[in-house]
Amino acid sequence: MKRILVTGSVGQIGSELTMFLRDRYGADNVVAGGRKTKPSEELKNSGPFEIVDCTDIEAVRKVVDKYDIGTIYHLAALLSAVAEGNPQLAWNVNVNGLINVLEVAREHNCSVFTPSSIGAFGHSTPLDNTPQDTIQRPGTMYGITKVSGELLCDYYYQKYGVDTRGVRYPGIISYVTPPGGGTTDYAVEIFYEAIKKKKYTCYIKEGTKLDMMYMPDALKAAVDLMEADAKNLKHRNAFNVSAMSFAPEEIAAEVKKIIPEFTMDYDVDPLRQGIAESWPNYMDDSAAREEWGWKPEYNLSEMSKDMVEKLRIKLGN
Ligand code: AKB
Repeated sequence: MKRILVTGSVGQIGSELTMFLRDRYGADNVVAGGRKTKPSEELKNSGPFEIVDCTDIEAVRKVVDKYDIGTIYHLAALLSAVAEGNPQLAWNVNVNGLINVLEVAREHNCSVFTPSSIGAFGHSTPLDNTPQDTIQRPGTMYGITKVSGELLCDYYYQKYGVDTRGVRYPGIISYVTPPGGGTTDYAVEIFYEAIKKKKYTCYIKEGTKLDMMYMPDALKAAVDLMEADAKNLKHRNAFNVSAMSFAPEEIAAEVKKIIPEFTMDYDVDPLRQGIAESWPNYMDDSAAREEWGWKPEYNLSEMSKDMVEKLRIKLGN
């Protein structure tokens, strides 16, 4: 089999996806691509690791040539809150990085998985039961890069026949690698703080519903879509996928069931609150269910139980 490259392999999703793919396809067949952040010993020692700056097309070409790569999971990207702090950098990494990957994929006949996000929607989108195909006028640089990415992936498929596929991820919750600078990060932080301090101050306002997903389902979504029979895919890119939708007080109530002393208060961050209010309350992911059998395994209560159990072990608590 041709090998797999994961860009952004040191990030929140990339670090777990790389290990998941190594388990599934053999460690030597999965090349972890990272840039600035130091990889964990596990990631570095369990298979090939290469420095790949996606904004440098030569660097991408070199690694794809060297390892005879057939599939690229392109996860290198800036998240929403960080992107608002440095919009030019966000454009460079999220859009120029992606077009470099797509160009190299076109030259080398690679398949490409690229995640979009709930961030690809905006205030003028229907925010309840957000349809698969709907208005996309995001007001954040992150959202603008994500819509551009969805269109670029469609373009490379339609014009050049590159096998591009992707999902719109909601907030991803995991206990392994913390997310870096997203709007939905509170849903991860709450567990660390609940275990360490029994209290959490939430930067998102009560009542603000957002789609979320536990990491095992996020990994399954990526691999199931990449393994799906192409003839069943009508959309290919930017599939809505969700597993649960909740507001801060609902996840707090769930944590409290497991850690009864837990309390939460609020200190709302206007930047992230503004972003959250422009994102769907919950998406309609029926296209993913129909076209490639998407079905999440974890709901809010199952995810919360597993997070607390795993984090207690990780934090030695
Ligand atoms: C973020 O909050 O920026 C990400 C996302 C939903 O794309 N987690």
